[in-house]
Amino acid sequence: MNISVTETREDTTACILCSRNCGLSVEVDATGFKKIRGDDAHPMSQGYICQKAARLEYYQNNADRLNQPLKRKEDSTFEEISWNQAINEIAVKMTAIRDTHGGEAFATCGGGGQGNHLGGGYLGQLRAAMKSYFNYNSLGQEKTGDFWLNGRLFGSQTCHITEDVEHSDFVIFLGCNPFQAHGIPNARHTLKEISKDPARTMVVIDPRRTETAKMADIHLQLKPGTDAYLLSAILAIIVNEGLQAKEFLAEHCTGFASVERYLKSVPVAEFIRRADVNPDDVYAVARGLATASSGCVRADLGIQHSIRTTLNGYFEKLLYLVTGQFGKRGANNLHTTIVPILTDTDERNPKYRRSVYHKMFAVSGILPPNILADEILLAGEKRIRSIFVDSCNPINTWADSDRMTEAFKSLELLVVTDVALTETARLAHYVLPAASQFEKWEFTGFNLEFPVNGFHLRHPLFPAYGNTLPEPEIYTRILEAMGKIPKDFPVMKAIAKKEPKGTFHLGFLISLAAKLMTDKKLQPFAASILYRTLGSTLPNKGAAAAIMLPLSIVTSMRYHDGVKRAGYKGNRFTSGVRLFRAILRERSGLVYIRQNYEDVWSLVANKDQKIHLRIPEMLDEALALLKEPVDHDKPFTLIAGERRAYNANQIFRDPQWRKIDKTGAMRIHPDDAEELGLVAGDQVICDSGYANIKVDIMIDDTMRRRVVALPHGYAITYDNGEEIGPALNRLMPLTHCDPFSRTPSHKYTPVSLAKA
Ligand SMILES: Nc1nc2c(c(=O)[nH]1)N[C@H]1C(S)=C(S)[C@@H](COP(=O)(O)OP(=O)(O)OC[C@H]3O[C@@H](n4cnc5c(=O)[nH]c(N)nc54)[C@H](O)[C@@H]3O)O[C@H]1N2
Ligand SMILES: Nc1nc2c(c(=O)[nH]1)N[C@H]1C(S)=C(S)[C@@H](COP(=O)(O)OP(=O)(O)OC[C@H]3O[C@@H](n4cnc5c(=O)[nH]c(N)nc54)[C@H](O)[C@@H]3O)O[C@H]1N2
Ligand code: SF4
Ligand SMILES: [Mo]
Repeated sequence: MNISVTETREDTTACILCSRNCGLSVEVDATGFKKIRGDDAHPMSQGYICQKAARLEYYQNNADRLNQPLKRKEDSTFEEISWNQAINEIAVKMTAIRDTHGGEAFATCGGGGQGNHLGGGYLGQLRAAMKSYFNYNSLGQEKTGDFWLNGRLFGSQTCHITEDVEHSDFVIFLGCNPFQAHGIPNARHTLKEISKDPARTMVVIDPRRTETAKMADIHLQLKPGTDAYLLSAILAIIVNEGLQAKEFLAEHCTGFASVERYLKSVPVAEFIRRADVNPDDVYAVARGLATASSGCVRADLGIQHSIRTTLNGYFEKLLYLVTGQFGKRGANNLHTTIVPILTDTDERNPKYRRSVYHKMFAVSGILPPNILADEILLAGEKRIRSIFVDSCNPINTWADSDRMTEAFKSLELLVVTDVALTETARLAHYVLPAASQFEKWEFTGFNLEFPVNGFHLRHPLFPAYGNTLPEPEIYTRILEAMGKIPKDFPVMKAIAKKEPKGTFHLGFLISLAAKLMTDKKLQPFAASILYRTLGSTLPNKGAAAAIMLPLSIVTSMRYHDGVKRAGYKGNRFTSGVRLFRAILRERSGLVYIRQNYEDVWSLVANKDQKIHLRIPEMLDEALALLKEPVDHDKPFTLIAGERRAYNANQIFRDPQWRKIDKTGAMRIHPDDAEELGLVAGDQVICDSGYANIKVDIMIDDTMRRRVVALPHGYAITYDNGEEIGPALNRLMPLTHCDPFSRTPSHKYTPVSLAKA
């Protein structure tokens, strides 16, 4: 069929700008998006979207889109090369690096953004081909402290917590601003519902009077970086008043006595003073959470990009565990997964390799970006020499851009797969152009709901742009060129093609299992083998979706009752295959599991199915809080990276996408502005002592005195123009991070300000 350029059609897809991945109902023509609305048929978002989704055309079509593989020349300019040349040269270089220096010489960075996790599984195979264990990604600069705590508390770093905000009577938003950043279902609707219901309480703990805080019943506008004191005080009030959930703790937890010993030693009034908030409000929050029929805590970067991030996370989790606000409607809960984006790599198990220079452990399989430059520059013979970057722009988004640039420039082989020529891609030896997320089969692994959880396999809306390829094809070709997998699997392919529907792919799966058993070296490359075999038989060029067959079967095996309740009939195997077929068929996503709140206990990985509250490392760090605090000596604390109406990580490069806030201005309290002689429209030099940047200001009384805020997601050089907006990640060295998890302390950046 010939589609003329002007002909439009209706279709469905999902937004790719944040972890919610709201369903979209779109009008498109052959060139791009014409209209974007929420998709009422999407089972999770049910028609909800925010203002950012309407601008997705700026992602799909822009001047930085890549359309041909690029190779860097001696003079640092790029030449266009063919896919064959790119794949073959890369394969030869990778093999040489591995054979000379071993697996430690290779690492991957990224592997998926907010909406694209399909390619990451294929990228991971390159680590296996290189014998490498080193996987760095952006979760390692925000969430790994949280994952580590889950490992200790629940028994596996794959256990992940969600919060049933929609059904909760008492919600604490701790260091998060869902009005702008979302992260909870249909955020603005949900916030409005809580806010207008007098029987429900909303608490916000944030140094800024955010859009969310303005809707709250109680706003604890604490001093930045003091969460550990404030949360200790709240927990101490609870135990001092005997409000802990005694039955819940006895029945479901171990180790409470150790926690209680610390909490009994907390000087409540002194800690509240350090956080600089109203004591009456703190007591109200403690009593409110402990006595609410249902309560939950939603936390994000406000505690995870601050100081003491892992300890903050421990106290955050103790809030709902000590009060028994867990494992029921309206509380915090564990959830199931269908796409396993996290693994369990408990650092006490010697089988998981540490980094060479820092001897740093991975959490959930992820190493922290803050150590990467040292692992490249300081690890001598055992250094990282070759990196693959995918769906990530570390030069802009990871800490210390200058040091990262120096490190990346020293690599023997840097390959970047992206849709756009990013700041990181400009340093690469090879740039591989990916089809956009609307030009290929894609999905997200951010399926974080309980007890009903959903999944959405997205189909391509547009033909692939220029000479781009989807990641599964790119990485499978590299594995083939490295000789890791054969170019063809004629037997398996024939079986897949001929198999009648009624056998539920059993013949194919048996042939796959037989192949992997007889040729064990192929096992790490199962994704690409499925892609080339079963994948070649799937309709609409859906080869990349073949991976969902084993994942659906595993899901059904693990949670059979819940999968059956979601409508996939049959035994553990056939219901899994039925789920797979539904995933391929449904264009607006589906519900894959319906559980009951009581099922949460089956998701606890500890053998005794209890929650182990005592974490010695954290209790030691907690005791250190009792000492007199030392603050930084700069006049201002900069919150370096705020979510606003028009930032979305670095997914949009064209500055035109931003309706407002084009330059990413700094919020500053009117009294601070006056003291510095600043008026609206002025610029300031923001100096951390390590580096400085010049930024616009915006006078704003939602700030605390002596606290300023800048948005993240800027410093982009679009279409070879000038860099626009704050280059936040120039400001601090890599050592400015949590000593335990090594996540950066962006939200606690000490600076001085002077009129420019
Ligand atoms: N519009 C938009 N939405 C996004 C994104 C985006 O770029 N733009 N990015 C997505 C991503 S990747 C993520 S991780 C999430 C992050 O989502 P959030 O964490 O909700 O977003 P932030 O605005 O970075 O930080 C939340 C709040 O932390 C507060 N804060 C700062 N310092 C402290 C402190 O010391 N203590 C406490 N308690 N709070 C503090 C800030 O004032 C801010 O309001 O957002 C996602 N959603
Ligand atoms: N100072 C400071 N720094 C921060 C933050 C902060 O608050 N303050 N926030 C941090 C947080 S929480 C996060 S999550 C990170 C996010 O930072 P990154 O992990 O770097 O992710 P994105 O900015 O989303 O960039 C994604 C890249 O993927 C590319 N891309 C889009 N679609 C595709 C595709 O289909 N295939 C491929 N191969 N590439 C694609 C985009 O062009 C872009 O270059 O930033 C972090 N950096
Ligand atoms: S940015 Fe997030 S909340 Fe907004 S439409 Fe996209 S996925 Fe939904
Ligand atoms: Mo993030």
